[in-house]
Amino acid sequence: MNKRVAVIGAGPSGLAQLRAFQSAAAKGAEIPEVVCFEKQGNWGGLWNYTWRTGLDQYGEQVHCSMYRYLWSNGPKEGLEFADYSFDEHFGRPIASYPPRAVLFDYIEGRVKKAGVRDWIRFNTAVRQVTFDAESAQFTVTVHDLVNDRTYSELFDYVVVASGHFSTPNVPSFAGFEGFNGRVLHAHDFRDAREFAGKDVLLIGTSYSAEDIGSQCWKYGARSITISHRTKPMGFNWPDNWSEVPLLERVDGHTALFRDGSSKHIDAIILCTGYVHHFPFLGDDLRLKTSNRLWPLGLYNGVVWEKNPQLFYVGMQDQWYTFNMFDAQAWYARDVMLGRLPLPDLATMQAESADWRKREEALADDYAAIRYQSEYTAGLAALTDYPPLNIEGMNEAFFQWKKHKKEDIMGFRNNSYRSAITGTISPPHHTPWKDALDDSLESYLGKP
Ligand code: FAD
Ligand code: NA7
Repeated sequence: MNKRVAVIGAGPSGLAQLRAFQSAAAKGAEIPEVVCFEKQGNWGGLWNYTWRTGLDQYGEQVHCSMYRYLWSNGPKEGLEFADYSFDEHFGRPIASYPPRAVLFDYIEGRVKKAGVRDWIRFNTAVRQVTFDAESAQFTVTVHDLVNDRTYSELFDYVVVASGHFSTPNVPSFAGFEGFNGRVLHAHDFRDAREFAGKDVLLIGTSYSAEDIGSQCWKYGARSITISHRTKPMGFNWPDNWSEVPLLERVDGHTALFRDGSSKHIDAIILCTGYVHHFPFLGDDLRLKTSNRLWPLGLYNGVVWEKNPQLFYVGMQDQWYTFNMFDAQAWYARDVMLGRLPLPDLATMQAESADWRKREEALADDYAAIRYQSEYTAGLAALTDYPPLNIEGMNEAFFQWKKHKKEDIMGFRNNSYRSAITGTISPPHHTPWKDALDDSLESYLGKP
């Protein structure tokens, strides 16, 4: 087989694609040449932490949206790889909400074992992807950042795995120009200690607001105020927290809200989400969507319907993450290998429209978790990805939702059963709120 596949990005989604091809080759299949372009100097995507914000040393937008002291925001039992368990990687059971460095180690463990690092060209940013209908090939133009050299190569397939939680959605509010404190987006938040002793205002009510607020609280912020556009999160917050309607304007150090209330504020963190951003793709190839469970245009959530030589992995809003990316990558691989024929355009679009209709009818988070689990398990079952015990994983998510409701600052102290190995996680040696050191050594070591 002399076909070539370009994979854009070596985060969890791109690495899933490399592992999918490598596992087929290990079983004796003939696979195409796979080249992964990664603009950062290492793999891991968002999990590859950097202190940098803004632009990096090459003038590229810093990809990282993660921060120090980030611990998994859901149980690890919901994201476990079916072909590489936590028990296998760490050699023993570990607790259920690992910090970033521990999850990075786990992600890296599988691809180190697979031996695919040589397939990746690091420090190489994809600048442009175009398709020539006559030759049925893509031209991928990239920038080798270290040698400051731009070059192009031809590929038969392209997999976009560049992530969608990196380019911030940044609204503005009246008075920001004159605010006497710091305004930043969650994408640029790095160290909660910066906000110790401060009155912090967060705008938004999703994961970033909840978790960055919790970090700031844990590391000594004086007060946390969360401002909502739609509705409050409604958790049982600590005493120095409040939830208020949307910010109307800022005057000096005072924030004024839609209900007429006001508060002294030292820093404002916009936890207002991210936009899907693919500056290297023209209109004919570019996915345009908000952050949702069923973006339109992707057959089975993966194949670009208008040009089935193009694939997107990991573009959905995410309850399921690593194992969903795996299911998608194994599926994309099998389409490329000719193992899974695709229906015609009208049939693909009709199936996608049906999934979208079902997404729009989802009653609550529990239904949304079931919906994404059904999608993930269904896709995985089309391939030789090891069977996913999706009911077991859903159970971990449902427990997690319950534990958050019971104790938002204590939910990470709970343990769950692995749906892959059946192991029940041991409790962590220190309650989350008292564990200030988020290093791998501290987490895996003794208190
Ligand atoms: P990414 O991790 O974003 O990786 C994309 C890769 O593509 C990056 O390495 C990037 O450098 C590269 N790239 C982008 N553009 C180019 C280009 N033009 N050329 C070359 N390379 C390029 N998920 C969980 O399961 N648990 C959590 O606790 C969790 N916490 C999160 C916390 C935060 C703050 C955020 C933002 C996300 C969190 N997530 C979490 C979700 C996260 O999206 C996934 O875990 C995962 O990182 C997605 O993988 P990905 O490969 O699709 O994208
Ligand atoms: P999300 O989950 O996309 O949520 C974005 C939040 O921002 C959501 O609460 C929105 O409120 C709010 N938002 C967006 N625009 C505005 C404006 N203009 N004004 C006020 N509020 C706004 O992003 P997150 O960063 O929290 O999470 C992304 C990932 O990072 C997630 O998968 C985690 O794993 C970590 P709305 O509800 O629409 O009113």
